[in-house]
Amino acid sequence: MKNEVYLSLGSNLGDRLSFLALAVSKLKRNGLRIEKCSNVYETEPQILTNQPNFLNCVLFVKTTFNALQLLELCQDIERSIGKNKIIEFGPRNIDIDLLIFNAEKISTPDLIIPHPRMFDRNFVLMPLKEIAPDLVIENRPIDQLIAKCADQKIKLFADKDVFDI
Ligand code: PH2
Ligand code: MG
Ligand code: MG
Repeated sequence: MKNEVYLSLGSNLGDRLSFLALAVSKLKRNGLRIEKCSNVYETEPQILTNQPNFLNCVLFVKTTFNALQLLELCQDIERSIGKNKIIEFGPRNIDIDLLIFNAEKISTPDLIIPHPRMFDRNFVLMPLKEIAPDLVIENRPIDQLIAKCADQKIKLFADKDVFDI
């Protein structure tokens, strides 16, 4: 399990917490080793603000999949849960995004790593800091990234124990 990856999970339609839990269990069932999971936060929608609040959390996983294989798995799981995203940045019952893949910089038409929008998102950075307080991304410590990120309200919604890891 040589690859170390941070994933972001989000849901803002239907039974949001169950969709997050289902995504976690499907990632596990497909061979990912889930090393750490943040608590679950309720967060105000970003970019498209006229949509329901999200639940968000971040996972640290280990895997033998390479980045594109992992992307494919995440998209398969999104489809299997019934991702009903119609509009880009709009409501969906599950979203699984790759944030960081080892210390790699990846730029393909399908995948950019580190996730280009993660630095503007407290709903990513704050749960990330919870599970990786010493993380440094491209020479920038997580605390510095959070200090620069425009304030966005996020509030604790559920303990990570809701996931059966
Ligand atoms: N995802 C989006 C757009 N906006 N806002 C919050 N709070 N959480 C999300 O996961 C989110 C969002 C598109 O992926
Ligand atoms: Mg997303
Ligand atoms: Mg996505």
